[in-house]
This record gives sequence, C-alpha cells and structure tokens, in this order.
Amino acid sequence: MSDEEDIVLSELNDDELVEQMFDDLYDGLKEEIEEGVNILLERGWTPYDILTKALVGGMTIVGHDFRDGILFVPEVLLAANAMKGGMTILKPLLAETGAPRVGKMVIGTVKGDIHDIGKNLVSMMMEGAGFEVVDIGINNPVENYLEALETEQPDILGMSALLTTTMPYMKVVIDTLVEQGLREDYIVLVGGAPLNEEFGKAIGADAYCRDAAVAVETAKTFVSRKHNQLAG
Ligand code: B1M
Repeated sequence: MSDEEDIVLSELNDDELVEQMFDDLYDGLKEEIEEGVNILLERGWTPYDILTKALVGGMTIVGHDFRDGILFVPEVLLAANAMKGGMTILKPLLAETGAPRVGKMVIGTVKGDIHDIGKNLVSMMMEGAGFEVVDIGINNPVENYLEALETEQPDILGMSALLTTTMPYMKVVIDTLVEQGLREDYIVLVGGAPLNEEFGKAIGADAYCRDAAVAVETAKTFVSRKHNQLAG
C-alpha cells in the first residue's frame, strides 16, 4: 500500500500541505493542486501567497529537475497543466483588488517560443495591481505586436522569452518600433529566465523585470512617470 493513496490534503497542516503540493505539481496532479489551492484559500491564505509559495515554489523544483535531465518534456507539460489549474482559481481573486485602473499593457511571448507560464503569471499580477492586460499569447511575430499596439493603444508593451534562441527576437520588435517611429509611444518591459538587465538595456527596452512582482513595480513607476510628464 502506498502512503500517497492515504493522504487527505485537508488533514495536513499548512507546511505539510505546501510540501505535498510541491509533490503533486511535480507529478502533474491537476485536481490535487486545485484542491490544495482551495484548502489554502479556505484557511485564509492570500491568493498571492498561494501563487508564490505553493505554485511558483513547486514549479521551481520542476524547473531544476528538467534542467538536470531528471524530468522530461511530457512530465513538465503535466506539471504546467496542474499549475494552470491552480492559477485559474487564483486569477479572478488576484484581479479582485478593486484597485483603480492604473494603466494598460499588451503582453506576449516572442516568435519561436511557446513558454507561457511566466507571462501568464505576470498578466495575473498586473491585473491584480489594477492594470488592464491584453494577452496576445505565444509565438508572436512582430506583426502581432504591432497590430495589438495599434488596436489596444496600451501604455506598456511586455515581451516574454524563455529560450536563449528566442530572446534576440525582442530586439527585432523594438527595432521595428524604432523604424516606424513608434518606440517612444510605449514603455517596453521585457522578462524571462534567460534575460538580465544588461540584455534589456542592450536591446533598447525600458526595463528588464526579474519576476512578476518586479514587473508590477516597474510598470507602476514608469506609468506614473509618463503621466507626470504628460501633466507637466
Ligand atoms: Co522549456 N525550457 N523548453 N518547456 N522550460 C526552459 C526555459 C529551460 C531553461 C529548461 C532547462 O533546460 N533548464 C530550457 C531553455 C534553455 C535555454 O534556452 N538556454 C528549455 C528548453 C530547452 C525547452 C525546449 C527546447 C525543450 C525541447 O523541446 N527539447 C522546448 C522549447 C519549446 C519552444 O518554446 N519552442 C521547451 C518546452 C517546454 C514545455 C512545453 C515542456 C514547458 C512549457 C509549458 C508552458 O509554458 N505552457 C516548458 C517548461 C515548463 C520549462 C521550465 C521547466 C519552466 C518554465 C516556467 O514556466 N517557469 C523551464 C526551466 C526554468 O525556467 N527553470 C524551461 C516558471 C515561471 C513562473 O517562470 O517563465 O521565468 P518564468 O517567468 C518569470 C520571470 O522570468 C518573469 O516573471 C515570471 C514570473 O515571476 N517573466 C517576465 C517572464 N516573462 C516576463 C515578461 C515580462 C516581465 C517578467 O514582461 C513585462
């Protein structure tokens, strides 16, 4: 008999439950993750803490083992799917802050890249902080960004890339904005695990954002600066 079968999530204390959620995320158990999220919510955890401590914490372990060749793509996909299950529950709650709309952002993962968990997290956190977010998804060629910017007229363009092979495409997008005389119309924020501040500067972005929380803070700073400039 395996111990696993006997585990009743609601009987675990908070620390044990989070540990168990790490295991369940690792094993791609979506229903268990959803149950764990709901239990933590019932226990008064904030959606933000559940997201960062239980889900992102678990995904970090998955990331390490993927890097080290212990997990493979199918397992990682299952883990990502389980994480999405939890995020679906948290998303409306994170957005429910009642904060006034502070700005608008178009965000998408660049061409050749299908990673979207980080981007989705940034979107959720931005919404939670009162931003309107238009998510144009994954694998976006420059045309998609231009179209969305034209239609949506956001304050911010956000781009995400998780591969060293796709991150240079961010420069293609920024260079095209420059060519078309549009660069100064938008605050350009970039993020993704392989990027760093130097890269952000080198490609002409306004800022590199290490994580979703930094993205929110950076977006707020730049938008209020822009509004002050317009007012002044
Ligand atoms: Co991919 N993958 N993957 N993968 N994958 C990485 C990125 C990798 C580092 C794994 C590894 O080898 N250690 C590696 C890249 C190596 C490199 O480029 N140097 C890699 C590889 C190689 C690949 C494939 C090529 C594997 C293959 O097929 N052989 C392939 C590529 C597919 C493609 O895109 N064309 C591939 C596929 C996949 C899956 C489909 C299986 C799955 C993606 C599922 C999905 O996204 N729906 C997947 C996953 C899950 C990962 C890891 C394990 C986890 C990524 C993740 O979701 N992290 C990843 C390893 C790792 O990063 N540790 C890996 C959690 C997320 C919350 O963090 O995305 O960094 P992150 O986002 C953060 C910040 O970076 C920042 O805020 C977020 C929240 O805090 N941020 C932004 C991100 N975007 C932002 C945008 C902003 C601001 C902040 O704009 C304003």
